Amino acid sequence: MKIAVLGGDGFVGWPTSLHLSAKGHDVHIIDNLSRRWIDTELGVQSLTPMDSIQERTRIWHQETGRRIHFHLIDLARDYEILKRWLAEHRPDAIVHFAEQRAAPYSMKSDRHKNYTINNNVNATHNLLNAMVETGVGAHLVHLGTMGVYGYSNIGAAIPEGYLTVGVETLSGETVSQEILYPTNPGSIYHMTKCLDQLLFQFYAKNDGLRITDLHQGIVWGTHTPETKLHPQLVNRFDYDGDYGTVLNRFLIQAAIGYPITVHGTGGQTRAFIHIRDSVRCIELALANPPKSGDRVKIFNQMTETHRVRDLAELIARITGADIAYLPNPRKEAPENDLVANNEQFLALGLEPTTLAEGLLSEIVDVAKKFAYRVDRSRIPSVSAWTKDLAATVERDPEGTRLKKVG
Ligand code: USQ
Repeated sequence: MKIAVLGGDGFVGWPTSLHLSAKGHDVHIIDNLSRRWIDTELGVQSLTPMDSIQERTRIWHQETGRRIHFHLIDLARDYEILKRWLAEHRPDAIVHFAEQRAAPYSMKSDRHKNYTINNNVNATHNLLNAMVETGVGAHLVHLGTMGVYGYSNIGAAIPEGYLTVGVETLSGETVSQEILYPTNPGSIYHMTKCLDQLLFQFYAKNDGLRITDLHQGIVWGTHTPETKLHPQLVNRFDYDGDYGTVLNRFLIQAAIGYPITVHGTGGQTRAFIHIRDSVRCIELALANPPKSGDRVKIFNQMTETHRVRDLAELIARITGADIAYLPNPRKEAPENDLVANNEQFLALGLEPTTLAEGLLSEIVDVAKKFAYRVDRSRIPSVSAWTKDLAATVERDPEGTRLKKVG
């Protein structure tokens, strides 16, 4: 298939592009390289040294003989260019990762809230609009988030996207209706993925677009078989307080002797997936498209759930690291359970990579190898969800006073 990977220079986009290319697909990355600009804005860099996208694709060709093409397009702004690109290249499938994906970054300031909304919602809408306008009947696979559901548990498993509810009619009968599971976003970033859901629902219904939405959990790990082929194919690895995600952050902190930064009591339960399962899920979703006229196909792309403090304790046990329980900069439930269904991917043959498989130490090894690149002052998460919370988070577990960013 000819596949456009939008956001193919990012943390999940890059290993996905390599994986799809390795499987013989003709891969075209479309990216505005915004993630690299955000690194510059924040004054941080990936733990792993990353080459330019052109250099990465050159090495891929050198190592495998396969070509990945790169096109510099900003989906949120360059609507006419996107439309021309689609009309000319007519991909069979489009994988859409091209959104600002960090909750703390989206909550940093009013400017960051505006940026995240404008960028993410416009990118998705421009894409859908251009697909209809050009008549490109590609299967669209979008990377959404488990965070669209919120994380609360009422004692029932979160279904894959849809909920059947009983509604009482005027005559007193109960009729059954299928609705999108009610959204309950915990950040501006998560809210953009909720808005995306509605855009997808409309375009699938109105224009018959074939759309799959993947509600992904927190990704951990860094390597996939393809990124390991050459040092210059290495994936990016974020450890900073805005883009670093919880499990990868904890592992890096343990590797460099920084107290593990648990927010609050660490009673938050979240869904997780290893990066190599993430790319495999995208391949499975691409191989199983909905038909035109079908409702949006929604998968929960996660393999296990864990409580934050259990992860911290596990890593402390393995590595001997200290744990710091810090004021939580986020407005979120201090304790929650989480049960979610993921039967569809399992039925399609996904074999989950779990925490038990010894891959935690692989990440600690990566972290130790590149420890010299870590700026310890960028580890604390100082982006606060409200003005009141902002007053409580200006410190890190090493006792250094931190200047708030943004
Ligand atoms: N947390 C800590 N200490 C830290 C970092 C995080 O205790 O040093 C806590 C947070 O307060 C939160 C939980 O760990 O309760 C998860 O935080 P996270 O930064 O790992 O994940 P999140 O902000 O939810 O976002 C990440 C990705 C996002 C994706 C989402 C999936 O950045 O793109 O959509 O995970 S999900 O969490 O299922 O919504």
